[in-house]
Amino acid sequence: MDTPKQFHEVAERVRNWGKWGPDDQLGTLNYITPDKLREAASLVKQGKLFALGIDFNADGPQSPHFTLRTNPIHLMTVDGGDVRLQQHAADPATAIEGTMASLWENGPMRFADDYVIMPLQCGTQWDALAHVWYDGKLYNGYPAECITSLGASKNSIDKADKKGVMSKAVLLDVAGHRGVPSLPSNTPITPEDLDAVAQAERITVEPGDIVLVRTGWWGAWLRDRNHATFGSPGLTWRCAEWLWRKQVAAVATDTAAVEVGAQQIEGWGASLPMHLLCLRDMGMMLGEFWNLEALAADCREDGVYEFQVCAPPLRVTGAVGSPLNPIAVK
Ligand code: UVW
Repeated sequence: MDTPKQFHEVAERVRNWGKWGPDDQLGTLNYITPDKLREAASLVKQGKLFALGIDFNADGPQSPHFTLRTNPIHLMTVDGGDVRLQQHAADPATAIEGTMASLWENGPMRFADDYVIMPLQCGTQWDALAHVWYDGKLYNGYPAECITSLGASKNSIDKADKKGVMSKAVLLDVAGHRGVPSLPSNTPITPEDLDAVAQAERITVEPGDIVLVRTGWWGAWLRDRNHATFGSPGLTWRCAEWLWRKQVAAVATDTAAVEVGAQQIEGWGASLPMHLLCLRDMGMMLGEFWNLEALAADCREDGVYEFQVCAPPLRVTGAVGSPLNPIAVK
């Protein structure tokens, strides 16, 4: 197993702090240039669209055993039954009943309203640069004290929205390359694996690309909902330097954590070393729970593994992540 010393040597090499100025909060999204956007648009040739978000509902992938995060809770605040409130218009029991009754009273319009209550990290998401840190510092050297009960005043997800997020993306279909529907739990994906898949797919990962890595885990979870969220296959922490060298803008996978579930650094228990390098040292956002199944099937069919991706986060002020429904277009 790798050691903390090896981790810190890599961290020194890949740290992008100051690269885009002392005030930067975009990190590797800075690699997405106007030329990159033009290149991404030029890949839209066939008029095919793939929505990469999972469903946000009570049947989501969060396990009842992981009490930190629940699945989304969707509540109706106004529904079709409220139409009866008209009968109370003359004598409402409460002020809200009066307001509602007057809204329904005249004219043909009826409406429904709802809420969603959810951890921002429970489904298809971007991890913002403020999501993880170590040694008291966030990306670009901001102190961890920037994150308070009021939110993150630095590196929050709303800062990322300045970049869209849109770019050229490439799909590295590791499960497809190995000819299996999904990789077994805890399968590590190494930098050499990423190179081999890219070569087989005849693609070159270039600066500013968003890299999507398919393990097949999401498809396996859809087939068997008892499939554990933890212990999933994923990238090893060594892939962080591979992504850094290629000057990738962001990376996303079809799993809960992007990186492999098994412990990777001696004595570090459940710490996620790739998260630490990508988010804190490199300033690279991680996308999790992206549904790559239909996209991958199409890529295998037409042999085209590069396309445009549009994946804007919600502008939730101070949030350390955002749910989203990324769109890939060929
Ligand atoms: C943690 O669980 C800390 O991270 P993520 O949700 O990105 O896997």
